[in-house]
Amino acid sequence: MSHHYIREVPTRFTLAKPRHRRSQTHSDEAYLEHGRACGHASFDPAPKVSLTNHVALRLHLLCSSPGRSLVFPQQTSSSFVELAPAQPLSLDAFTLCLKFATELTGEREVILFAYRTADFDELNVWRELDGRLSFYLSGQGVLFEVPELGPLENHVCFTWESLTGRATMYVNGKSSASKIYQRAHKVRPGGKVILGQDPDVFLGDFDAKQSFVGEIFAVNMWDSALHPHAVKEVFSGGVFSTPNVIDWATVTLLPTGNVVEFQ
Ligand SMILES: [Ca+2]
Repeated sequence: MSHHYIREVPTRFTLAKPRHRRSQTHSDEAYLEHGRACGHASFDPAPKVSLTNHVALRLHLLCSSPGRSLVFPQQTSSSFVELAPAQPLSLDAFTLCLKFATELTGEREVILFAYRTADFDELNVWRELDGRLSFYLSGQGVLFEVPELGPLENHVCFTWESLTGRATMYVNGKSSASKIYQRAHKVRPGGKVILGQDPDVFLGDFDAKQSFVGEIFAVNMWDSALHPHAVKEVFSGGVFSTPNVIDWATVTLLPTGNVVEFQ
């Protein structure tokens, strides 16, 4: 867990009131944990020079393979990647971010993220036929107009909270107008998170014409609706806080079929 100390270091702006001071001991522990986690063969367990949090953060970014990505090279009804979240998706709020690039054009649904339990699409994210972005929580979805995204990388985030129903989309750090959606709803645990396909039954019944083709990465999820400033920070490459549901840096990926993982 010391690893998390590193990722909580604010890098691009200063918090008015630091939540707590991190002692040098924490810093060193984090460094040690970092080395173990990265499997550095030549890792020195007793660094002579105390590391600042800044240095530790840089090390972490190197270790966490910021280039980690998944390439789905062709349209299929069989290739997908299952993600193993850090905690069950029992959620009354979330922030879900991901980056993707695809050359799919025209009227083509594209699944960007799917979390399904036995009977429900608990949380599915789409690029719709008409190019809008959307997510669905067990029923009708909430759709957002976006400028045409084009084939190059885009960073997309969605935030939602049950209490108010506030649903907001962000594309490349810019937010939509918030909408009110599924107030008092709850995302239920017990399902599977997958990338690449839309399951119409539990982990099956895929439709090639809804599949993802292209590259997808930086899939991160928090169990709260992050403040807009925090989402902008995530977009700009800073590390606001550890994604505690899905952390792309560490999440286990279980690929099936024709999908290639890069580190
Ligand atoms: Ca489907």
